[in-house]
Amino acid sequence: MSGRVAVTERPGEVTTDIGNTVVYLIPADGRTLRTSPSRAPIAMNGKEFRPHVRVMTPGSAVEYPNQDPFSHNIFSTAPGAAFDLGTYPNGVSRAATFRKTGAFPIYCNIHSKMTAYVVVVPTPYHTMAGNDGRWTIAGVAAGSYALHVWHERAPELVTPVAVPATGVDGLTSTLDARGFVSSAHKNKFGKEYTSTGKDRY
Ligand SMILES: [Cu+2]
Repeated sequence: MSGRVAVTERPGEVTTDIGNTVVYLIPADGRTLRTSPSRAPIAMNGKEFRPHVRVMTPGSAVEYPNQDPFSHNIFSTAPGAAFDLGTYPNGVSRAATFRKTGAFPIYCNIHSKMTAYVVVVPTPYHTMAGNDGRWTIAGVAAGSYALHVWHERAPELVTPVAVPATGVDGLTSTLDARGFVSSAHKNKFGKEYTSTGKDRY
């Protein structure tokens, strides 16, 4: 099945991050689909997490290779997914496993602007939109589902969708980011980041 997502922005604003959208299907009858854990990287490169968003299934691990010539300290304080990989330099990679479902923000304790999201979904039917907003999920069994569309700047969309044996295409979903307010997060100690001090780069 396939579709396309768009984002309604405030007047004058242009969507540049549609490729960070996660799309997934949950059976409408409440049954649990079998998933298998995976392992994938989110690199630290140029003081950014790349990719910015990853979708995974429970039990999956994300590795965080440091490709910058200085150290990072990756952590999350999200309930159900808290971890702290400590400070480590270029060439080192450490991993953290996600057991629970949810959308978990990942931060660096040194660089306050570094943000990533790991979206853990209980279904093998998941994907991310391309930079044109288009998405495809292959091999979906016929049935009734809830189509979830997640983006960090918009409330999650949940839409019922019936998938016939022949599949379904051309689904359109429009996220509403007009209410999004960017807010600063706390460091791993629950304190404000300092603009000087450790951030020497
Ligand atoms: Cu950092």
